[in-house]
Amino acid sequence: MHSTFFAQRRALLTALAATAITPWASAATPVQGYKVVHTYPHDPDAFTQGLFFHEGFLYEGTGLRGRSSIRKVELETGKVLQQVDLPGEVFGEGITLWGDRIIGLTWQEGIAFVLDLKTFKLWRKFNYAGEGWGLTHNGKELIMSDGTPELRFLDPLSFKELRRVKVTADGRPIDELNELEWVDGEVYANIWQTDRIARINPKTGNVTGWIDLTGLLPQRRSSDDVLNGIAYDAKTKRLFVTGKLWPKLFEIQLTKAR
Ligand code: DDQ
Ligand code: CA
Repeated sequence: MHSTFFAQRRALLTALAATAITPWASAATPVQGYKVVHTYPHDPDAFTQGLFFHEGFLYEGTGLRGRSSIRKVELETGKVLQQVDLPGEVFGEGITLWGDRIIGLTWQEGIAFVLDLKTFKLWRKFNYAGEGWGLTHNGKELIMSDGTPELRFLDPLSFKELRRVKVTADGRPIDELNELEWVDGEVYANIWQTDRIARINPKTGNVTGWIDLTGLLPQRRSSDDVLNGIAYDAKTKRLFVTGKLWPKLFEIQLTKAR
């Protein structure tokens, strides 16, 4: 009784605070909801920082120093089939696939790891300036977020920065773009510490729509276990989402904008 009351009150206060400070509150950008199509188990100890789908399997990058890893995961069971641990001093972030290489960023270390998709053996490393948050690709370039409103486009072979685009919604810059996914010509980005995904036009940086995932995982163990992790199976058009330390991973369908 008592705890329900506090949980409800906390939810209400959170909702009120969100209305007061979030940039989308009074915005014209359309907001979509979601429908859960499937629920799958997810390792509740995985601090999910990167996620993609490839040929029937999920690949997941996890964070926290000393607990960072890159894994191959069975969708249906959440079972980790293959795993490599990153060096203890790094904090793993976004991952993506380029050819038969997995590329993984780190948060504040400025190091990216390039692994062989099959063996998970380290192929090489490269460095970049600033922080590393999300990573995806558009078939031509890697696309990276770093906590600022800018998305960087990198050459997938030399890892040189080619250009940047500033992400805005209703004319205002949107930062904290976390895990990324290329979905049918758009960039989807989790906004850190929110239940929102931005749909970004990669040419202009304009947020063309928000996906509101409120209610997807109502019970959280702490404020760190936020929505993070978008994977898309382009062949079957399935969209998967999960979060840091979430016990579940969801296949969702988007509903019409309201
Ligand atoms: N980032 O995902 C926003 C890029 C980094 C988040 C790092 C959060 C660290 C929190 C540590 C909490 C320990 C459970
Ligand atoms: Ca992703």
